[in-house]
Amino acid sequence: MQWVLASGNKGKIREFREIFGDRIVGYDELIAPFEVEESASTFAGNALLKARAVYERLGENPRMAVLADDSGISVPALGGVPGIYSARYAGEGASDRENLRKLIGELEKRGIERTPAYYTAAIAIVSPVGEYVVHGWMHGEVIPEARGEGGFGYDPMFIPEGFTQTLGELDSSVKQSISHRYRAAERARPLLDLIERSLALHKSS
Ligand code: ITT
Repeated sequence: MQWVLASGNKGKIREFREIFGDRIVGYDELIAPFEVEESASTFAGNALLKARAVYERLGENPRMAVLADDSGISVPALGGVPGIYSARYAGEGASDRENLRKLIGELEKRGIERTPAYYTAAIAIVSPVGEYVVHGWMHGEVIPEARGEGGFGYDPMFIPEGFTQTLGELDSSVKQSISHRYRAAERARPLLDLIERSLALHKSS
């Protein structure tokens, strides 16, 4: 069975491949990439919008499930921003660097040197036997500076709970064992196995 990932974010695609291996196929290897309007008010809603849009474009295929990830970082001291708007915090089409700079600027403006923050990932799965959404979280703190080059997005300013370095400085294997995406993916894994078994049964009946 093919597990198609409905994402254009290179950092996410790399992390999904590290978690699930070569079973992950980027949707843009199968069809021309297109924009999905992320108009829902939750991570789960936006993940489902992305997975459904790609599933429909691909045409129903009994050997395929589409996965999508909607994720972001929330800073309670700033009222929970950027949350679901993490990819467009510095404006529509903003780069990871611009979004990171904007969040650093918001902390600096308020003289915040360190404050709790958490990442959320919702993974939606759309398959011939149903739709599912699972979540994962990673807690820690953000600082008003970028340290290290690892990870992507807000990682250079995020220090996970139990560590002293940012995700930009820590080895990628650390993020891969504690991240919001990894935790959501661990919850998605049994569902994917179940879908695979259901489709195999369906085929043989
Ligand atoms: P797709 O929708 O094509 O998957 P996207 O980048 O638009 O790509 P989202 O709408 O889910 O994805 O936005 C997620 C943003 O949240 C992302 O651009 C990062 O800025 C941030 N983010 C999510 N997970 C992250 C992580 O593990 N490390 C750093 N930043 C992360």
